[in-house]
Amino acid sequence: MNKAYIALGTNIEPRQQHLEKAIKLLVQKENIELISLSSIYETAPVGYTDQAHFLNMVLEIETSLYPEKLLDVCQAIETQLGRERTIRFGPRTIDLDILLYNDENRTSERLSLPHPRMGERGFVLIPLKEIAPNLIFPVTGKPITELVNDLPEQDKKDIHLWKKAE
Ligand code: A4P
Ligand code: MG
Repeated sequence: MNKAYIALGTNIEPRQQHLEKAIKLLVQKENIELISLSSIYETAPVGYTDQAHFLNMVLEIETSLYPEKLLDVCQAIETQLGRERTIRFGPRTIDLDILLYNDENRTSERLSLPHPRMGERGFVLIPLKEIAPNLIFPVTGKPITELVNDLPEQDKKDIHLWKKAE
């Protein structure tokens, strides 16, 4: 079985409902099993900053789907939840990114693994650390805890625990 980590992000209300619906649709697939989920964090927008705050979280799954097929599933859920692509990095009902898939380290036109910007993003690393602190980031060989320690203080202060995982 393959292990993957999926990042969820939303900044259009109802944000929590978008997260819940996306998780439900994902785990309904018979070839995806939810192993654990992080708390939900409220985070200041990164990249394109003139937009509402996000809710972000990370899921750990096991799946028999190969990466491109898993991406198809993620994109179908984005579409089902009314995702419209207008501004790159802009507002979204839901974004599902594959952060890691086993320890694959490769880039194709459709899919980069690990997700190309995850290594420096607090809104991804902080929820990921909660569920997989000792996981090794395949690009640098460093554990996730260390990547979080290396984040600038300025970035960390824009990330707040919003709803603790049960
Ligand atoms: N793609 C390549 N690799 C992957 C992967 N590992 N997982 C391709 C998912 N998709 C991957 O994504 C664009 C293309 O990336 C896809 O067609 C896929 O083939 P998209 O979801 O259509 O567009 P996007 O979300 O605008 O781009 P992307 O790359 O997902 O954006 P980011 O880098 O995730 O940034 N600030 C806060 N606080 N919280 C956020 O969640 N998110 C973004 C989006 C910006 N700022 C944010 C947040
Ligand atoms: Mg995306």
